[in-house]
Amino acid sequence: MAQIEELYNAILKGNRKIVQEQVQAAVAGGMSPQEILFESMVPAIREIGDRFSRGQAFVPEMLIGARAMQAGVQILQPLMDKAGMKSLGKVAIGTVKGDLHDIGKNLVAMMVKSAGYEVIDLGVDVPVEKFEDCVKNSNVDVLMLSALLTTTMPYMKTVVDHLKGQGLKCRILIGGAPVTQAYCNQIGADGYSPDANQALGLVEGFFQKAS
Ligand code: B1M
Repeated sequence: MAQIEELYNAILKGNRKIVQEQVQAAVAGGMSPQEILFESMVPAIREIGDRFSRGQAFVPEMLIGARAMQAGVQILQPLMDKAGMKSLGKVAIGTVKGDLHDIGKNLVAMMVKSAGYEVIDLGVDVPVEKFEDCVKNSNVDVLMLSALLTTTMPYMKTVVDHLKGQGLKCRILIGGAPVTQAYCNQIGADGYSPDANQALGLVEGFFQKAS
């Protein structure tokens, strides 16, 4: 579809206005928010990352691409919210300390929210104390940790060790580009998912077992 390609190119160029126009056109054309996100926008931001790896793009390109992507996500977010629906359970999510990447985290949060769960978004660069405070005081059943850097991924172990060491009962799920199932097993987290869809599956699986 032409819109999908134009949207893809607009993210590559970091053109927020065209991104917004193309997202609106795709919605008006009957595409679902998930199709728009995962068939066009996510591949585009990943392409910018691949160019960065090849030395063909630099941090400013990643930044303007991310801003353009966020401008489109803002239009899709309300379409995915299930307003007025009774919450199926409470989940918190955050990108771990030292890491400022939030696009993937936001998509995971949107998917989980769109399925009817209450999602507390703790933001980026989240220290273990903030995760602990949230689990203790907000009655959260599932905590989701995101990390995009190989240098911040080990902080997930810090969070798991600390929360499990305190005997806190909430499930800890992890994800993000460098994270793997093997790493999840290694640090004793309760689940890993490579993408937002499967993250929702993990959350649903947990609440089904719990009920
Ligand atoms: Co950064 N960056 N970045 N960056 N950046 C990466 C991650 C990188 C792979 C680029 C590359 O080298 N090709 C590389 C990391 C290399 C590594 O560690 N191995 C990198 C680097 C090096 C850096 C800096 C160090 C660059 C520098 O300053 N020299 C710096 C670090 C800053 C910091 O965090 N302290 C940096 C900065 C930035 C920007 C600020 C410019 C910007 C972020 C803006 C923002 O997020 N608001 C940025 C961007 C945009 C990227 C890339 C291009 C795109 C990230 C993204 O949004 N992907 C990225 C390259 C890439 O990803 N290929 C890159 C799309 C998103 C939908 O996918 O986040 O993987 P992702 O999320 C997926 C899954 O992973 C999963 O579901 C999501 C949706 O399906 N998932 C979960 C994510 N979290 C989950 C949690 C779960 C479950 C699933 O919980 C259960």
